[in-house]
Amino acid sequence: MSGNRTFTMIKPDAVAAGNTGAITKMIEEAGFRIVAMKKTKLSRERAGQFYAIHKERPFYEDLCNYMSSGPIIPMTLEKENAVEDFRTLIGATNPQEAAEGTIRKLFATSIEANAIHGSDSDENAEIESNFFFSRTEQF
Ligand code: IDP
Ligand code: MG
Repeated sequence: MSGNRTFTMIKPDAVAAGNTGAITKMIEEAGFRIVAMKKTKLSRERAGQFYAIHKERPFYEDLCNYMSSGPIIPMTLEKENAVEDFRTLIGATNPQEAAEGTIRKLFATSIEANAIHGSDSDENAEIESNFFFSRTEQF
């Protein structure tokens, strides 16, 4: 995968609140092309695998329970400078610290239920995309 891709998930709180369309619109209007997209639900075990990097953190158990609590929308996205530009579009992890106009500022309800995921590096973008989509599902 090139350095022009990132991976995102619309998280259970935002899907349940009916914000999938509004968030997807913001993503496309910011210049990202949707390479792959689906609606799915993580088991508790799969959520634990996805967030294994955080397993020593105090919020890990709550995070895995939350992320397996309802449907999510994983997507692979393409744009020049995708990883960095997408982190700018979503805003800080804690919505109280997120900049005006960012997806988390607009849609997150707490530091945990913060509406959306964004990969933090090109390497993790590829790993995370491949966690949800086979190569033949990425267009
Ligand atoms: P990021 O999603 O902005 O990259 P990370 O530090 O990678 O933030 O944390 C992964 C996810 O874990 C966050 O998006 C959020 O859902 C949750 N999280 C992070 N920090 C906390 C916390 O202090 N309390 C509760 N949940 C947290
Ligand atoms: Mg992160």
